[in-house]
Amino acid sequence: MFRGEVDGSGALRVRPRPGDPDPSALLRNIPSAVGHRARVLRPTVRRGWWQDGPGPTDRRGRDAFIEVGWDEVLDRLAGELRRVRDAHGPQGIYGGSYGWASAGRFHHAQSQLHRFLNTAVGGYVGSVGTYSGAAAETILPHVLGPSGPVSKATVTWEQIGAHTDTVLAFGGMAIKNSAVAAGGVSTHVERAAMAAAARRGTRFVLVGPLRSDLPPEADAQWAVVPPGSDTALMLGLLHTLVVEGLHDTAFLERYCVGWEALEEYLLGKADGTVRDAEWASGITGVPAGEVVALARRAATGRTLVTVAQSLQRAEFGEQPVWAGLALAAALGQVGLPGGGFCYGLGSIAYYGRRKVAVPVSPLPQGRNGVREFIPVARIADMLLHPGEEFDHDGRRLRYPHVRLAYWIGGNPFHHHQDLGRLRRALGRLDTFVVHEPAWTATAKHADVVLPSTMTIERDDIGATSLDPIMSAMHRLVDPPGAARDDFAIFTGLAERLGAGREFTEGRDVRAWLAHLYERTRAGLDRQGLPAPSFDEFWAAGEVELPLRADDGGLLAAFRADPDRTRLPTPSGRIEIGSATVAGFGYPDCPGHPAYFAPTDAPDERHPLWLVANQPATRLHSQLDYGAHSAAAKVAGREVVRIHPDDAAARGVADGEVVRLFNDRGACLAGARVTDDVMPGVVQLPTGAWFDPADPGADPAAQVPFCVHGNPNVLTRDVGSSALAQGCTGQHTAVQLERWDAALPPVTAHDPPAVEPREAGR
Ligand SMILES: Nc1nc2c(c(=O)[nH]1)N[C@H]1C(S)=C(S)[C@@H](COP(=O)(O)OP(=O)(O)OC[C@H]3O[C@@H](n4cnc5c(=O)[nH]c(N)nc54)[C@H](O)[C@@H]3O)O[C@H]1N2
Ligand SMILES: Nc1nc2c(c(=O)[nH]1)N[C@H]1C(S)=C(S)[C@@H](COP(=O)(O)OP(=O)(O)OC[C@H]3O[C@@H](n4cnc5c(=O)[nH]c(N)nc54)[C@H](O)[C@@H]3O)O[C@H]1N2
Ligand SMILES: [Mo]
Repeated sequence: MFRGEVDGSGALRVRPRPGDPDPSALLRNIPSAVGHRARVLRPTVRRGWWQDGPGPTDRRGRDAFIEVGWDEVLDRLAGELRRVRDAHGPQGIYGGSYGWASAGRFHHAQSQLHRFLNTAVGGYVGSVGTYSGAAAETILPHVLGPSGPVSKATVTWEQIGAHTDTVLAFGGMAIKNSAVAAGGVSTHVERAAMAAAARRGTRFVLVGPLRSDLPPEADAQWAVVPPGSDTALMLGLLHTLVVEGLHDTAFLERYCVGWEALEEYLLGKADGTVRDAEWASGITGVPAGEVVALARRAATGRTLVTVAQSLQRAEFGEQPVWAGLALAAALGQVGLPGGGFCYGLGSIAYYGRRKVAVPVSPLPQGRNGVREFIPVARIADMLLHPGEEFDHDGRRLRYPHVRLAYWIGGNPFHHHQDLGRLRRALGRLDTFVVHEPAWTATAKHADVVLPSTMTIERDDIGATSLDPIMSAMHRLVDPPGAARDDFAIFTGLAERLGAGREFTEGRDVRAWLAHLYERTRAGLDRQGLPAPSFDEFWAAGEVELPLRADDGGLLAAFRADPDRTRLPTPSGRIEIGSATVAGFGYPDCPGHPAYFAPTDAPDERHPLWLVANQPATRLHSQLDYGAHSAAAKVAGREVVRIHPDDAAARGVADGEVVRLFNDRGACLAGARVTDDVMPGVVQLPTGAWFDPADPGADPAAQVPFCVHGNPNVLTRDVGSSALAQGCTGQHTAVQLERWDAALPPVTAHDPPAVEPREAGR
């Protein structure tokens, strides 16, 4: 959350929200949006689509563009939506449109798109789960409870500050990550909370490959482990607890089911492999004595096990989440203040906070007439393999045959893996429509690009159920060029499809904001709290919402009496072994937590782990052209961090440009040599816009080479397991070498060339 105003010279000035103790540096990217060349200014179409009509093609991403008028493009697009619906049903349209979009609740891009497709077209093929956390979102409901309401909201920072002796932070809680939350963050509390806890005596243990995953204020002990190995460490800790009799058998009996299956696995009863501290040491590199000491420490006093989202955005990503829960259960502290298990704490600024006690309304999306869906990260599989079967969460499903994809508020060339494969998959579509404020690679691969506004150019409401401030997001500057709000674009299309009234319900933007606000106002009123009218709220700029008591919620009630308060799992208990999951029969996700060695792992040709994590200098790919993001780059490229030993072995010095590569692709990056990253691991965050060295080449005949540093040319496009089919973009294996050739220019933030309309081909 921020304040902004336009100064005398016409520049946008952005200030942190007053009172925020640790404002986010990402705010520095925002003023760059005003007048930047990367903005989309006018409706733009691919010449081949406009002239020759829809159909599969290898021209996406390399054809010429022409600019067209709003009326003609909306007429043409409404006609194409009608054609696809009449010929193939709404099942022919993919509207999953994954992505973050902007902070406001009304102009929330996916909600607008879904509402439009539901009210004006009859529905769309949707997606389930997120790139953020699909593996956890799918396993947790079987074993603890849904990740949003139950598994992430188990502790607060206040509880940790008051009660916790040890935090075992798998993947850490990097301060950069709690810079953001969808809907806005009024107060960045994490750094101060960790500092206060550490001062009182909380011991933070960072488990992971990167020192910077906990701030210096946490004064952490660093257990250095390579990517994909956490489950082995958790099992080694569990084994130690068992053989030393430190596990809480009373808790396991009363509150859990399925412990026996895990205990047999730990002891190697079925397969002869004993998962003890030695075994864990062999996989993780943590000395066996340290594993034993850590287990003993965890069994003394109040211990919290946190699992960052990153661990599960990986092959077998379900396992570290489930094993982390099993570890916390064996310690017997689930449901105690500041103890037990918390998935995602520190991964984003939602968690560790008390919930808002009044409703916050999203935009109603209407009813989707289509039942087919895909697990969100299986988009390229769907396009390349229509009609084929796949597994998901105990069901056998079939990929629908989609002809038109409609993307708004997301950037698949940011979020998806194996971008060479994604380019080929997008070639299968008849039509690819994108609304974008900026010329991302996704926009450059579209047939129809409609310029949309961003938050600073329109009125909206910022709110989440985990932040006490609801903010009136006033329009600060005018939209650039001919850009329109997504709502206005869909209103124009819905009218052409004869559903204008159904889509808008007769409300303009202001009326919608007042309508959405009303539920919150009524909630305040019901509690006898000051309940400003919409106009009062709008003029004041924000309203403070009441918070629920910090009483431990469902898990505390479950602990108090598990027969009265059951968990929303099949047994009503914590499922350390799950009959349901076992019954699915998936070799890569059995009936209890288990360690599997990653298959996309370093080998002789690609000896380094790549950690492709969240960027510290922006939100994903958004405002990559902004001042803060640009200032951190090296020679205009994204920064890869590498250990001094690995750099020396390759003759790479700090500040030099390097090439990362594997069989799927290659990219350039600027090297930072630092012992903040463990040997054998390099870290290149996501978010530098895909910038192919040869944009004119046929995507099918090309291994992509991104000159700007997008790690998703390297990552592998396979699901976490048959259970969740979640995104596995966090890890892959690469080789790295110094780049001695001439530096190709970075053109990612340039708009594409637009041809004069008349020129034929
Ligand atoms: N390798 C690897 N890949 C990853 C991850 C990883 O760890 N490693 N992490 C994954 C995760 S957790 C996530 S959440 C995804 C994020 O992936 P995305 O959410 O797709 O990334 P963003 O850059 O936030 O994309 C949002 C897009 O919406 C546009 N936009 C903003 N506001 C509006 C609006 O009002 N209207 C319209 N029409 N457009 C708007 C922005 O310009 C931007 O292009 O990436 C995933 N990809
Ligand atoms: N500044 C900023 N903050 C963000 C975002 C952003 O784009 N920018 N995106 C937000 C979003 S959408 C999400 S979903 C969250 C994601 O939250 P996370 O997924 O938790 O964030 P990451 O930065 O990808 O990963 C955190 C750390 O985990 C470590 N790690 C990676 N793999 C492993 C492993 O196998 N084992 C262990 N022990 N550690 C590992 C890495 O060193 C990495 O720095 O972040 C949110 N916060
Ligand atoms: Mo995410």
